[in-house]
Amino acid sequence: MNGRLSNATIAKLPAEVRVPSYDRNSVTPGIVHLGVGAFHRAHQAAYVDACLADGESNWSIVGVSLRSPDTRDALEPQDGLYTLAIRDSAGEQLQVIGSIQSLLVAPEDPSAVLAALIDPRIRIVTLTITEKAYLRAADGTLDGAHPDIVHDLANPGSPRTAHGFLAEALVRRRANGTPPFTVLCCDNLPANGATLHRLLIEFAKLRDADLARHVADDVAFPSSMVDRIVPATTDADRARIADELGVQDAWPVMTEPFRQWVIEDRFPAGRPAWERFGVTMVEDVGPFEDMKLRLLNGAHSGIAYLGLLTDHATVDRAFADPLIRQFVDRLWAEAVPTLPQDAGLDPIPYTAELADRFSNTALAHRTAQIANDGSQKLPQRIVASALARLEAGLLPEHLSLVVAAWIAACAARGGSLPQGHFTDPLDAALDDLFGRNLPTAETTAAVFDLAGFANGHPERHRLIEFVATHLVHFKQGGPKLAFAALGIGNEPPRRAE
Ligand code: CS2
Repeated sequence: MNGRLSNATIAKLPAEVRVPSYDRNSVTPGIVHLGVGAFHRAHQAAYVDACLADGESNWSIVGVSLRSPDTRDALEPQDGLYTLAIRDSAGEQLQVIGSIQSLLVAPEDPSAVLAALIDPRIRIVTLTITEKAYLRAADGTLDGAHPDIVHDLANPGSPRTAHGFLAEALVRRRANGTPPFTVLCCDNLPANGATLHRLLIEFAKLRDADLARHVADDVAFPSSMVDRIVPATTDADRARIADELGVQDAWPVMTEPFRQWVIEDRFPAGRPAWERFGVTMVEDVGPFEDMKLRLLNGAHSGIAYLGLLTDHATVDRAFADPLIRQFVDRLWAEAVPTLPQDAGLDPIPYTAELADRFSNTALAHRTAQIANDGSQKLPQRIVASALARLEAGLLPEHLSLVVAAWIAACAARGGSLPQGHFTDPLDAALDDLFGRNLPTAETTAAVFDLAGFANGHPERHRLIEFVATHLVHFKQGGPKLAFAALGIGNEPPRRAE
């Protein structure tokens, strides 16, 4: 293999590999991205790459990792370049993305991250830091007792959290007379911009009231809905891509052809002309977000836990299982009536497209990957729709089964599933709870308390009853019995004609 993907080797790549058509040396940064993982590199960075190629040269990205140096270590020797492999049954198309101009690792050098954030050329800060990094307590408010929040309040000049970095950068920009950046949350949270805005105001209040007013009044937090399926890269992917490129790429990113980004158009400091590259700019992202979280992500979580419990390692295999497929169709039918009816979005073609996307065998999207952090994901994916149904006098039989499958899958680790097969911020508390062997209804209620599911909601108790019933079935006869209780898989045999 001849060397490494980089500015120097890019001209020698095979002709069918798309490469940046712009001069990477003449672009300047306009965006700091916090959480420069595979999803960002398959999604926002690809859209920004198209803008740079279109001549919008002042929007390149400074990529920041808030935790591990892995991405920087892989991409820095490659001048920030990496391959995006767009895969489906028709084959694989490779595109080298050039929009990430530099990479920083926050724990190594927090001042370098702050320096990037206060650079007047930076007008947008985007985030994909995963649900758990928003550090919400079970009631949804900022977890002010979290050690990293406590640390950041005591050490504002060397933060660890996104909250700490954003707040300190806004303080310094204001002192320097630099207008605030726009904060664009790209995580799968409900009302993600508004949620982050609220959390940052809470954080700022713990510093000083004036900063809280500044964050509340002067900083824009548009919400956005992001969508693209991005399985974790495997060593086999690395080897195949190196073969196709003729050079090594330490961290190519795998994805599907589909992509979607819907953004609320509130960018006082300016923005790239994303709409020219398929981004939908809207006034209110809410209906798009609900549809995506409840239909795509809700089904994903269902497929992940049921797939793990029935020994399916990938989404496409689990989805090809007729019982799981039937379950997902019914889950969608249950979730659809909870979506806003007047937003002009049609869930029927949307779920048909999801079915195609979940059937993409070229992705090998691992069920264990999606299973991570269920306590953080299920509230907006599943619990919200289940509660909406109960409020409307409808049953949440299939939605509640996903919550039960999550609890059953968590409890199966160290038994039928390998220890640590997937992880959750609540793992220690869950292990402790499972070890107490309480009656199922009590275990379920305790899980709801720990995870803050349906916190304070009048229908909480009824939802717990549904979940506990399914959980008893899981314990007594596994997914088969849980499905059978819903009439899935035990239809009477067809009569011979
Ligand atoms: C998945 C998402 O891992 C998960 O929890 O449901 O990452 C999903 O693939 C993306 O949201 C798709 O846009």
